[in-house]
Amino acid sequence: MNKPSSPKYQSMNWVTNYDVKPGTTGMVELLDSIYRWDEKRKNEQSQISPFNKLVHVFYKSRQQLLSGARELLHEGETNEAIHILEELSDEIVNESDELFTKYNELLAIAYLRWGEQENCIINHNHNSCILPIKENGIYALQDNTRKAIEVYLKLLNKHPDDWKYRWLINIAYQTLGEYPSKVPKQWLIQSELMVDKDSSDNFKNIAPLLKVDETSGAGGAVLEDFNNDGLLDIMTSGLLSTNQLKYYVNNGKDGFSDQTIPAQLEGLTSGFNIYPLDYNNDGWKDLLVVRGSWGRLNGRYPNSLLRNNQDGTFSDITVEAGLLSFMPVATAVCADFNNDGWTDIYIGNESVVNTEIEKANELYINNGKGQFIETSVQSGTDINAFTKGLCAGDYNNDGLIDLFISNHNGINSLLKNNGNDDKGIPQFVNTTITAGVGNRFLVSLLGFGIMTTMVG
Ligand SMILES: [Ca+2]
Ligand SMILES: [Ca+2]
Ligand SMILES: [Ca+2]
Ligand SMILES: [Ca+2]
Repeated sequence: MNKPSSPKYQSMNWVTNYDVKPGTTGMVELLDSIYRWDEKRKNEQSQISPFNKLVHVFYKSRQQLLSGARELLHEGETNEAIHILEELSDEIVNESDELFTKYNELLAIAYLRWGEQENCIINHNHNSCILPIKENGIYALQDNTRKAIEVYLKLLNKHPDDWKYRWLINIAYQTLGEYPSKVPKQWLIQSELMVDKDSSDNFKNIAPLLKVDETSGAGGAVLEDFNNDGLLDIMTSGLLSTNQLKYYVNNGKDGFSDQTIPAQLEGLTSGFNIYPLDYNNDGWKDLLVVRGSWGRLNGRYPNSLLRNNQDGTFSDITVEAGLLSFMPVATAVCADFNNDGWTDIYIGNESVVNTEIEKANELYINNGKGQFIETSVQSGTDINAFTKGLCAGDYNNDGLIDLFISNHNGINSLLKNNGNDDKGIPQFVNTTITAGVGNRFLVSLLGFGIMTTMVG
C-alpha cells in the first residue's frame, strides 16, 4: 500500500474536517490517517500498560488493574492480561465475593482465549472451533484451557446456578477431547450441539483448502457473483484499522483467486460489516462497507460505497455519492424504501446520548443519479440509539418495505412504511408498542442475529 508521505491528520480532525478527496485514493488516504492515529493512540495507552501497571501494583486499586487487564483482553493482548491477573492472584483471595467473581471471570476468559488463540488461530485447521469439537480440532496445546477449567470450578463452587460458567466449562472440556467423560457430573450439560451424531451430515470447513481462511478481526462476509460469470465470489472484511478488505474470485474449477490488488481495493481497510447492492441498476453488484463498531468515540470511521466498474475493479465513491459520515457503525440495510426502483440505504449508528457520538440512524434515499439524500428526519426513521441489528422486510404485505431496528441496551423499534410523501420520501410510523415487539429482552437475543435476508 502506498502510504502518504506526510500524514495530513495528526489527530481525529477528519471528523470535523470534511476535506476528504473523492475516489479510492481519497478514502485510502483517510483510512491510512485513521490507522496512524489509531496506532499512536494504542502506543500512548501501552505506555501505561501493562508493565507500568505491574510496577504500580501496590499503588493502584484492584478495580483499576482489573479494568486494565480487561482493556488488554479487548485489544487482543491476552498474554499481557494474564500476566497482570496472575500477579494479582494472592491479593484477591481475601477480597469481597464480588471482586473475587469479577477477577476469576476475567482470568478464566483470558485462559480460554489464550488457548483458542494458540490452537484455533495460530495452528488453525479445518476442524478448528466447530462444534462438536473433534479430531484435529481438539487442542494440541492444552495448558491454558486446563487453567481455565480450574478457575471455572472455583466459580461454580460459589455460583452453582450460573449457566454461563457451566456452558463454558463443558466447552473447555470438549476442546481437550474430554467431554463428557471428564466433566464433573454436577456441571455436565448434555446437549445435541456437543454430540457428533452423524458426521456425514455436517458442513465441512474447506476454507483452508481453498486458501480463503484469512485471519482478521471480526467482520463481514458476502457471497455474491461480483464479476457476473455465474459463479459466486467472496468479499470479506475485518473491523480493525489494519484489516484489508479481501476479494476472492471463484475460478469455477478448484477454488478462488485473491483479486484484492487487481480489483484496486488495496488500502481499503476495516469494515465490521459489508453488504452487496446494485445502487446504479447496471446489473453489477456494488458493495457497502460500514466501519467503527464498538469503537465509540474512537470508532468515528467513514463508511464506504464501492462501485463495481464491470471490469474486475471497484472504485470508492462515498464522497461523490454523499454518503460520507463519521460514526461507529455495525449494521446497515439496503432496500428500495420508496419503491422507485433504486436501492436506498439505511445506516444504524451506535449513538450514545450526550456525547460526541450522539447521532440518529440515517436513511439515504437514492436519487437515481449516483447520489443519496439523507432523509431520516423527514421519513421518521431518525431512531437515536446504539443500533446493532437491522432488518428490512414487508411485514404487513402492503408492498412497502418496513424496518426493524435492534438496539443495544435500549428498546427495539418496528417502523411501518406508510408510503411516500409528495417529494418521494417514504413516511414511517413507529408501531413498536402496538405490534408488541419493543421488549428489551429481545435486544440481547437479537442484537447480532438480525440479518438483511428478509429484504424483498
Ligand atoms: Ca463470479
Ligand atoms: Ca452496480
Ligand atoms: Ca429507492
Ligand atoms: Ca409494509
